[in-house]
Amino acid sequence: MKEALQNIQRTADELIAKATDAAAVDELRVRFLGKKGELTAILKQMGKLSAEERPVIGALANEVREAITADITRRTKELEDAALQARLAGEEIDVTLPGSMPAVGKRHPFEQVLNELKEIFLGMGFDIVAGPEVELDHYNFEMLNMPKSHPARDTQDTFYFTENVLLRTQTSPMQIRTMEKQQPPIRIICPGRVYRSDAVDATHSPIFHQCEGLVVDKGITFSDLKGTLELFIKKLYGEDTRVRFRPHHFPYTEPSAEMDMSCFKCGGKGCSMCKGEGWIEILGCGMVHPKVLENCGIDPEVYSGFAFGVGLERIAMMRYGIDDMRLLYENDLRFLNQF
Ligand code: 2NM
Repeated sequence: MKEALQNIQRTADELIAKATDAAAVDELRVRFLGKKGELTAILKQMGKLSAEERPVIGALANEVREAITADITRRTKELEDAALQARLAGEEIDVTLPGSMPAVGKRHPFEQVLNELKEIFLGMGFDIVAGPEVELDHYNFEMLNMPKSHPARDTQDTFYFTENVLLRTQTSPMQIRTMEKQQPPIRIICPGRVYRSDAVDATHSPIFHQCEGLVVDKGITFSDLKGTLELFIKKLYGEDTRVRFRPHHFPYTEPSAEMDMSCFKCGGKGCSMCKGEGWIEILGCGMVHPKVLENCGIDPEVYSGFAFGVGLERIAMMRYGIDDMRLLYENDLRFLNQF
């Protein structure tokens, strides 16, 4: 019996050491220590022993039980530790690896120019106003001194929904709406989308952007117009830029002018950019026509004002040396990432 017990211990020792998972260890516990296990089977035969042998074998049986129990506990712990280590190794993070940078977007070149322009005029005390792109004929033409017979109203140039509703061809209707609501002093710019029935090419698009400006107050003169617009262009293109004014005609201003700036590329000597002229046409402007002020309920005997309009696509294209307007609308990242 003593030998049988020692055998059990030895076998149990060996098998437990070889067990590779918790289930295998548990099977061995049942096999050796369970109710129908090998150790129990031996203990059941204790009755056959003599009175002297019984306590000796009994003590040995207890030692064997304790030894096997200790083996099982130790092996279980070993396996748990190994499993944990394996899991940790699998989840290891190398904090020294370089991070993956998320792609950071940036402003469209057009938006960059618009923001600069807004900053310049905000700095001169102007407010920025926005309004509807679907307008009434009344605001887009009638109030701007362009009666029904005016050639700018031709359906070849303007998108009409009905006889009286259209897509605005400039942002001046918003200046009219402002003058109607508010007595001077007025200092505003109206940037926004405008529409003309043009075919698409390198310098035309049926949808484009304009920024118009308006100043109305007592004693506003053409000098204020010149000073303001010269400062604007110098801030946008640099202090060395010179400007000149040429007489022009708009129905809503009198007198009217076009402003040129010295070529930003050659500085005025003449090059391919300015077609040898040294000057580049940049915006239209003038003193607000007394009739327009009157239409809006502003007394032209008391107040005067100047207004101007500038195409934003042209500014952006010259600013960044872009030779085809279509590139601004195509959203091709190879193009946009250059700015
Ligand atoms: C231009 C050129 C000249 C202009 C005039 C007005 C208003 F509402 F005051 F009459 N707004 N914008 C104006 C004047 C626009 O664009 C080339």
